[in-house]
Parts: sequence; structure tokens; C-alpha cells
Amino acid sequence: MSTETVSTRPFPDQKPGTAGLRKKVVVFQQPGYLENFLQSIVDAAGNYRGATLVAGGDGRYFNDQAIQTLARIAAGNGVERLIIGRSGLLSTPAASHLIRTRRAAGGLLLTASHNPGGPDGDFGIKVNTASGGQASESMMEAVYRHTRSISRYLTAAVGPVDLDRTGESRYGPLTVEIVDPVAEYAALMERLFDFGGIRSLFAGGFTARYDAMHAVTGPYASEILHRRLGLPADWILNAVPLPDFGGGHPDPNPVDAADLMSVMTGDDPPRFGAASDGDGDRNMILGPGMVVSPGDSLAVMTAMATEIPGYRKGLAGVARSMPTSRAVDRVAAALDIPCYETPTGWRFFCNLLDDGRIDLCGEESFGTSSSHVREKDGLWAVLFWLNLIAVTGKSVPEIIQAHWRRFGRNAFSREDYFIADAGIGDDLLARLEASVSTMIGTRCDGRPIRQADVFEYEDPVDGSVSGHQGVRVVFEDDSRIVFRLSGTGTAGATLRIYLERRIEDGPLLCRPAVELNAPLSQAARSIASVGDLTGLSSPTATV
Ligand code: G16
Repeated sequence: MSTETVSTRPFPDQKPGTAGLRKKVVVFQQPGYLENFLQSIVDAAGNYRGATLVAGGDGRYFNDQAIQTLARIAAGNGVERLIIGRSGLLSTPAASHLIRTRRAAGGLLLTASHNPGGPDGDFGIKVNTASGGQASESMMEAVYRHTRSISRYLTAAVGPVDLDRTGESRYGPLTVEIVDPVAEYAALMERLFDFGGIRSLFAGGFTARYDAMHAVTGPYASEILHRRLGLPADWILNAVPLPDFGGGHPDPNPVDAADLMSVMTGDDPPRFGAASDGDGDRNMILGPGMVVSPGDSLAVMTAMATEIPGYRKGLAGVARSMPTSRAVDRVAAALDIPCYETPTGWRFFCNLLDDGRIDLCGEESFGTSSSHVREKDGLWAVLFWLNLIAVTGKSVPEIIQAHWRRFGRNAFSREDYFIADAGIGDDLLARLEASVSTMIGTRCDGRPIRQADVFEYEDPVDGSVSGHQGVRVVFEDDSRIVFRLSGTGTAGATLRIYLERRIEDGPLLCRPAVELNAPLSQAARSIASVGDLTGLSSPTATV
């Protein structure tokens, strides 16, 4: 099989965001667009000649075609083995696990995560390295630089690869191995959690719903929650992966997981609810009529980790992304273990995990995970909570309220403003960054500002520095507002405003976070001149 060198011209818009490259499907469908980006990854990563790579996606529209292109570019660049999930499916955490167990040189995950799918939706690529984690900021910068000057890509006439038959096939020098996407991941979950205890919980009549949102976790939930743990099959909602996610937005939050929310807030709700996103790395945990804030989830997991078989020996440390509520900091202090504060983006946790400094980490954007993989992991979080319920005999609200009474509460909410003109978003943030030095000691809506800065992170493992990671404003009473622009959208700009207020035990303890944070919301609008600069009088979404 001969390799062909194809001349190409750069596309100017291949700058990766928070987690790889995300664009509208029609952008990816341009001739050469995907090939250019894949070739740039190969060239910037060094060399995949003779290597094994893992590939798969969340099943969204264009997944099948992109995998065929990926096989051709892999063969053209001398990759020896491609391990692909059957039907082109692999959840992001399962891919991370496969990369590690099969000692692959890396992985290419075809997903735009929680973004909508379909011909008018989004497509994307996450790039993972041999550790199983997402490529570093510097590597993705190198990929981007390469896309700006690329003049050729290498391809070979492979395929079409039969994605539906498990087993090995040879395409010239390239071996393609189609694997069951669930098996190894399910075995890992069985090693971490007390499956017998969770099975007894369901056998005893414990009611639950899991919403797969027509995305990649449907087959995983069917195998793990239904076949291995006994959850009735019809308690898994939207279990079949669809290229357009059934027209929905596969993001496990109270707004987009509407089917689950209506069950959990209806009459006689189940005792537990959960959802995951497009590629299976996000999670949302619910009790009857209540959503567990991701920051609280991380804090509870940290406080109770030793109840879970896989974490019995305790935690070396924990980490959270900067905008995530500081609830876990309190727990880490009580346990006397380090708590790291990183920029938004899972990749920043990976050095800490690889270095053995942390075992649990999480983000406000409904992501939590541990050292078992190098990605966030939706179903893992669901199993963690089910295991906690099985072992304590307590409900979700009982666990949360007991946690708040012991550690106090960091009431957290996030407001998103969608700004059609991305330049306005950039301008708003630049003005904020420029004004931080003059804010300290002043008052906003009568509240004294104790600290204001632009978050910069120095990685304690490799010393790399990441600047401009969001603006923090902290008040005398320790309330906090964080501003940053989303790095995962494919159009305009989304301003994210993160609000957090500390509540000690007392009558306010269980009030809704949005209500508790209403004064902070006003202060945030005024600090950033949101109305004047964007013309928006209220958030596009509040989560
Ligand atoms: C990605 C990253 C997450 C990050 C999130 C933030 O999530 O993997 O680590 O927290 O983006 O998104 P934004 O920049 O829009 O605030 P995912 O699930 O989309 O891969």
C-alpha cells in the first residue's frame, strides 16, 4: 500500500480551545480541514511511526466519516496499530483507560463533548497523550502553529474500515483492532466499587434514573448499571446513542437534562438521579427535587473517599479548577492533605495525577474523576455516589446536609451570557483584567473587596506557567466572583460568571444557591459593566 503526499493550504481557524478543536460540522467537512489538523497533531507530537493509537468518538454526526479519514492519515504516517471502539464509539474516560492499559502512544477522540450534534451542530477532536490525559497547552500550541504553515499531509488508501466487527484486520502495514468499547472500562469500575453492595441496594427496591442523553454512555450504562448492577433497563433514559443526540443538547445540567429533571422534580420522584454528557466525561447527581452542585460533590467524595473500596487507603491530595467552589478546600484542610487550584481544563490535573500528588479532582462544569484514568469520568461519579448511598444507607439530601452541617456550605451558581460578537467578550475581559489593581480596598454595592487578580498558574510539576486564566474578585466576607470566557464554544463568546457565598450552619444553610447569590450577581454585573458593554439585561443561562 503506497503512501501519498497531498499538497494542502493552511486554514486560519484551527486554534484549539479548552479541550481540543471544536467547530461546526460544516467547517470540519471542508476538503482537507480534518486532514490538516490530524497531520498537524502527528507532526507536532513528534512521530507516531510504528506506534499504537486509540481512536473513537461519541457517535455524533460525522463520527463515522472522520474515523475513516483518521485511519487513512494514520496509515499514511506509519502508525502500526489503531485501536478503535466498535461502531466508532468510545467514551472519553474509557479511551483514557485503553490508552493506558494498551500502552498506546496517544488517542484521538472525536467529540465536541457537551456541544450539540447533527449536520448543523458541532464536531471536535480531543488529543490525548500516552499518559491517557489531554495534551498539554504547549503541545496544543505547537499543533496550532503547525496548522498555520502546513503544506502537505500524508495519507494512504485504507478502508473503508469495518467498524462493526470486533477483531483485527490488516490494511497494508496498518493493523486495525476493533474492540468492545465497554468491557475493559466496566472491569475497571468493578475493581473500584462495591458492586455487590450497589446490587443489594437496587434489589432492595432503591429507585433511580440515569439519563444517557442519547449520547455515548447509553451502552456503558446498559452494561454496568443494568446488566451488572440490576437497575431496570427502562430506568435508563435516552439510552440509544444518536448522531444528533435526539435534537437535544447533551450537557448534564438542570437546563439541558430536561427529561431527567422532570422525573426528579415530579410527583413521587426516584431516590437518585444522574446524567452524563456527549462523550461520557461529565456527570450530574440528583436527589429527589435537588441537584448536587459539582463543587459539593467533589467535597463530599473527598470527605467520604475511604468508604469506597478503591480509595480505602486515603487520598494523597485533591485539586479543583479555579472557578470551582472552594468547598473541597475545607475538607482538604480538615484531612490535612494538599488542595491544588488549577486553571479550567482537565489537562491541568494530569501532571498532578501522574506525579502522585492528588487522587481526586473536579470542576464546576460537572466534571469529577480520580487517578483511575486521566480524564473526568461521568459514570465513575455516578457509581461513587451509589456506593456511598449503599454503604451509609443515607439519601442524597441526607449526605449533602450532613456535609454542610459539618464543613459549612459554599453556595455556588454560574451565570452565562452569550455574546454574539466575540470581540465584545474579549474587550469586556480585557477591561476587567486592566482594572483589577484598582479594585482592592474599594467597595462594590457596599461590599469591601479584599482581593482582585488575574489568575495565573505555575504547574508545580513541570514549572510551566499559564496566564490569563480568569479574573477573581474576593470580598471581605470571603464571597467570590470569577469571570472568564468559555473555551469550548464554536460561535460568538460566552462570558461565564461564577458566584460563591460562604454560609455557616443556620437558617440559610439549605436555601437555593441562586437566591443566596442574587446580591453577588448584581455586584458582578456592575463590576464588569455587563449591561453597558453587551446590551444583555440578564444571563442567557443560570446553572
Ligand atoms: C471542557 C474541559 C473541562 C472544562 C470545560 C470548561 O469540558 O475538558 O475540563 O472544565 O471544558 O468549558 P468552558 O471553557 O466552556 O467553560 P468538556 O466536557 O467540554 O470537554
